[in-house]
Amino acid sequence: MKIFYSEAQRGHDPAFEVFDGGKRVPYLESPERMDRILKKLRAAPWAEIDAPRDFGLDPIRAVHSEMYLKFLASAWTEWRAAQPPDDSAPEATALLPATFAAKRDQMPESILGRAGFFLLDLSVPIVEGTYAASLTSANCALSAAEWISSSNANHPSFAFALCRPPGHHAGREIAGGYCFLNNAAIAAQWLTQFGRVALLDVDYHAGNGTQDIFYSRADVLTISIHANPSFEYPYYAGYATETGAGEGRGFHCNLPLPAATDDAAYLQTLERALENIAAYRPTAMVVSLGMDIYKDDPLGTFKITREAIGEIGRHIRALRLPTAVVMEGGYNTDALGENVVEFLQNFV
Ligand code: OKP
Ligand code: ZN
Repeated sequence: MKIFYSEAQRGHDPAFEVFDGGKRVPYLESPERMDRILKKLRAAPWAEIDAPRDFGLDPIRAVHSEMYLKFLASAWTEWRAAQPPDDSAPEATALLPATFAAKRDQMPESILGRAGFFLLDLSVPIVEGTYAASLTSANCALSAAEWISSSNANHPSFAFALCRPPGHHAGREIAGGYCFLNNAAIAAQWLTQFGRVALLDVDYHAGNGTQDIFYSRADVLTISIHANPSFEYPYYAGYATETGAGEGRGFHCNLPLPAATDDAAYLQTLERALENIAAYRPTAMVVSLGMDIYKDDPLGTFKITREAIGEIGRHIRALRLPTAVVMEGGYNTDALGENVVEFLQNFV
């Protein structure tokens, strides 16, 4: 199986994030996550690991606003110019605002004001390498999309984009939940040139960014299975009542689940999602793969075993669709590599 990743993704490596209660903790979405996955993939005889190719900005502009991309491109240099580095606390130099835009109709000039406009929460500190790493991560997803695009339902092909930063919380012009560019959405958008696309999000958290991007569209069916946002991040989207708008009505589906969801309940819900996708008859599929559904994930509450992760992969594979699997979350670094392999080996 073709796998895309680049060392350049390592450049996004903030020293901290801010947890609930204002607790400053080491950044959970770390380069080590990628290392752990790579280590297990390199030991797999079927894994063909390659660098992504550079698709330029156009396929990214098809998903994110120009204003937002300009902000991401210059945020770090603007912040450094506005705020001389504090040598007593060097880690404090990451750009992370303390004020967020509840109302988004005024664009301030100040870099902190714009950061509050374009960032949703305290998990997206911007450092020097953030933009370049995010672009490379998006290129991994695009490379996986390109790889599967020459195949069809008779002989579907598969590819894995080892993305980090992840993407499914990034909306058209907002970063959040460790995500800056919506890699899976960028891949799905690119694939629409060949026909309808289904995007299935199995990360523990609701794919609110993906929901935002495709909400009014019928040419990309988006389905997300996740912890009910009534008790879990991202709190303000991912509810079952949100089913799309305008032309997109009926083409978004949220399947929220309670805390402590087990294998049987999860797999039952997955069947519903897969029936929905099969009925849509897409030409290709993108999977947002979050391994934070795993029973021992520090951010998740689900009880999904490694065996069930394999089962999830088998069921998705059974759709016989060209599929680009895009990495999202998963924070139990000890288990992450094996869980990803358990899922992916069904596609070999
Ligand atoms: C990103 B992905 C801890 C706060 C954590 C951010 C969660 C981002 C998840 N209580 N907030 O979907 O795996
Ligand atoms: Zn997640």
